[in-house]
Amino acid sequence: MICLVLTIFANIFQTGWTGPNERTFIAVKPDGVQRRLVGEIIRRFEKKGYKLVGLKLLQASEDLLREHYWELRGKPFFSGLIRYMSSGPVVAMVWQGLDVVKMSRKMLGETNPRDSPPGTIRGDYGVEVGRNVVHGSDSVASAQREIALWFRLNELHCWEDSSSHWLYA
Ligand code: DAT
Ligand code: MG
Repeated sequence: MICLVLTIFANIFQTGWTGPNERTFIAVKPDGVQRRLVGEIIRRFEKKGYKLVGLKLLQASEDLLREHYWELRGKPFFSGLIRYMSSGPVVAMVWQGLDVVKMSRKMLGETNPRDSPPGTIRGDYGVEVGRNVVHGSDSVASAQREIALWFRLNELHCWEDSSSHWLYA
């Protein structure tokens, strides 16, 4: 019940998730889906100890992607980015846990796979910035905006995590 109220509150006011309840938006991009990296990416987030609260496969519309990447609208690569991101299905996810926004960015690596160390997703599986396999929100505020953009309320699930006592003291 508390989880449901928080979810509604967070989606309407784009605030509300903190501490172990912090949430982020992660998406396996069309190249990641084509290259069969969905399982590997989910495996990393699961093993780390984060909780999956939303998951779906969809082919995103250009309108959704233009809104998602609104801040980059003036960049020369913007139209190519929208074309690439709408070229095939993506796997959209919401993951929850302590510091999940910041830690996910570390797990992803740098924007350009060339600058991403081995051990990170982009460092292990990508070569070029224009095909960097995975998206992750860059701040708590963007995470809340992106979750509200990509997911309906009834697609975010509240469930009791039986391992939480082994993850949080
Ligand atoms: P990130 O995805 O690491 O948050 P971003 O928000 O700056 O990076 O850019 C969004 C995406 O746009 C990025 O994942 C890949 C693409 N992109 C960024 N810089 C680019 C560039 N110089 N050339 C081509 N694509 C680029
Ligand atoms: Mg970004």
